Amino acid sequence: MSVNLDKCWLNHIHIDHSIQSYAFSTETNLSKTLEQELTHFFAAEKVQDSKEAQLFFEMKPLANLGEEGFRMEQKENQIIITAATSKGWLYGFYHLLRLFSQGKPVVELESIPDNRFRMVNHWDNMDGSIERGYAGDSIFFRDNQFREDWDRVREYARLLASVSINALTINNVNVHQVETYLIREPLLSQVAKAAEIFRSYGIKLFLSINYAAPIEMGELTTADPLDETVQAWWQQAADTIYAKISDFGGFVVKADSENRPGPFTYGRNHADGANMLGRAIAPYQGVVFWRCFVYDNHQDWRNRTIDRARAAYDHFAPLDGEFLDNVVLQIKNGPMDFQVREAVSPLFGALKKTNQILEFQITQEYTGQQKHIFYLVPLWKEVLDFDTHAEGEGSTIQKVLNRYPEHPSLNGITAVTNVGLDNNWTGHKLSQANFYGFGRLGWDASLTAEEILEEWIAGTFTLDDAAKEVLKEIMMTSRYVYEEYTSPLGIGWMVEPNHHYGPNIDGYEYSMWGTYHFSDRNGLGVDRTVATGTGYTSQYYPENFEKYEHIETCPDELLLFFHHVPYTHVLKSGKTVIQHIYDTHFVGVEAVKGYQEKWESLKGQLAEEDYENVRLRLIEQMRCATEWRDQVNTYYYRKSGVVDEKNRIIYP
Ligand code: GCW
Repeated sequence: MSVNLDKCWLNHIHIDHSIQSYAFSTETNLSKTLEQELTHFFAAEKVQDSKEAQLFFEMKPLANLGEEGFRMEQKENQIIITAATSKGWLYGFYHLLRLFSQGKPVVELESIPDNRFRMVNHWDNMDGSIERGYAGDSIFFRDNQFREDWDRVREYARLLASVSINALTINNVNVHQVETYLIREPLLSQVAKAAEIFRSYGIKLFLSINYAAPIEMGELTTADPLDETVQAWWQQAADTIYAKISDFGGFVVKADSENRPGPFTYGRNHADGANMLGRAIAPYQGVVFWRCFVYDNHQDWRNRTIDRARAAYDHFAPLDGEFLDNVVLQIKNGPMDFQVREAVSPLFGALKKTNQILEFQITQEYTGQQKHIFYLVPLWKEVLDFDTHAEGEGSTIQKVLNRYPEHPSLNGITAVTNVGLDNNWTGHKLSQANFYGFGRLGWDASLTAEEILEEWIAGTFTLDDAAKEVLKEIMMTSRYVYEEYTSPLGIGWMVEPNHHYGPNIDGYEYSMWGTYHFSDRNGLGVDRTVATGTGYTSQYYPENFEKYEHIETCPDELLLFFHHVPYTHVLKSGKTVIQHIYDTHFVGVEAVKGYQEKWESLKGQLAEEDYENVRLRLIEQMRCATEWRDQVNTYYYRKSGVVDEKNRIIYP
């Protein structure tokens, strides 16, 4: 491979002492990609001269394995990977590498994915910039062209496949600039080239489209989904794409959202819009991912009855059952927007007759922008394990995804990816764990955040046991620490508008975006109750409704998401809200100081480049956390006039 990339979990394999050597049989017809992987693997110094153990691939259509699953076993010195397709083999082989890197023996197992779609979305713009990207420019585009660094694209495909991702979009959901549309020549041929590379790793390529493309391209005067000329236009567009890319995945659409065009302009609803596109690609087995991130972003801050959190449910729940079988609703994990802490979207469980895919954000937009350490997997686990009560107790989001609708089910999870041209892919070395973890969760939702972290650490670094523990502790606590020094108790926001980094407590308070905390001299928080607020709580099933509706039962960490309370309100922890705000901000900054010391203790066990990468970012994390602490504490001292019980420095 010609690209010189950072070592990551694919390139760093320790061989377990009990399995000394490998050979493989080519009796079966191995796909080219797998052959390349094996060549790569066997070229590694450690296994060159060995002839003892053998690796076999068997192709059998075992019913329970489906198209992507694999079976693995070891019989004496033979390791056998069985699958129905070469894609299953590939996943099996990557699993074997994971076992090796952890020094684990091969035990008999069968593995099938929990989700049909395991997808990433790029927010890459055609000029090469990435919306909310923190790891350099796009690996795909530059100056409104493809970069044509196909080796890099291939390495990326490999990275994705190694964690079982099977679909992606390569361009931003905000599709601007008609001359750079990918759905037609001259760029479509390049899309086909990318699709070919991804195909060889079992990954389907999708494109984000502009809903008003027929107008933007100057070919029609309307984008009304019920208009026959519009339907014919999209049919033609689909025919053109599929003539070039016969297994093209389909479209991802952001419509009627944040000033993007959509069916509302014509008095139509989202089912009309999505189904029109679905119909055009159905003959080719194409799929439309239609995003539910739809809300009024021209809200009047004076009007406290409008609640952005309500929007996705209000728009989409009434349309359940009206979408075609090849349309999938794409729902963000929370009702607001990827905050460090927010409630779980009540749309999960409400939709019973509609395909749905859960959208996470791997790129750390609101979570430290790959300058702060933030291991996201614990947050994602919380979402997947959230009990919706849609069908009684135990109706977790993962179960809901697997359960509805019964026929057909194009369920899955997707996420905004965090990679760019930086040499280590993710800018912050430790952010690789989020990319890795997303893929692993998509395949096996029962893995714990800690198990995933252990896998990633073993595949990425060579550390002694004590050092592993230090790193694990830093990463496993990172979400809480970030939460402590930023905005309190589930209220979110308070960030600098536009770029979303660093504190600006009132930055969004009098804006049109619907993201308020309503702090005054008496208290803070958003009243989303039925009794006295926006009624958002009614969107949950009764068990969750009851829990969130009442202050007594609402969990502390989401208190200000659901309720407006006085500063003197006593939390379940026994502290007042104001003292909680002060304390967590001091504690959070101290924890970051602790991270710096801990990280320094790892020097010598890490490659200098990795050590420095994180050390430098920790300096910035410390600076930024201190700024957050001092601004938030000062702000609330000034608003409330309540002094800190511990008499620490709060600027008057
Ligand atoms: O949170 C917002 C981001 C936008 C993004 C939007 C979305 C791509 O700040 O940058 O646009 O979400 O999800 O569509």
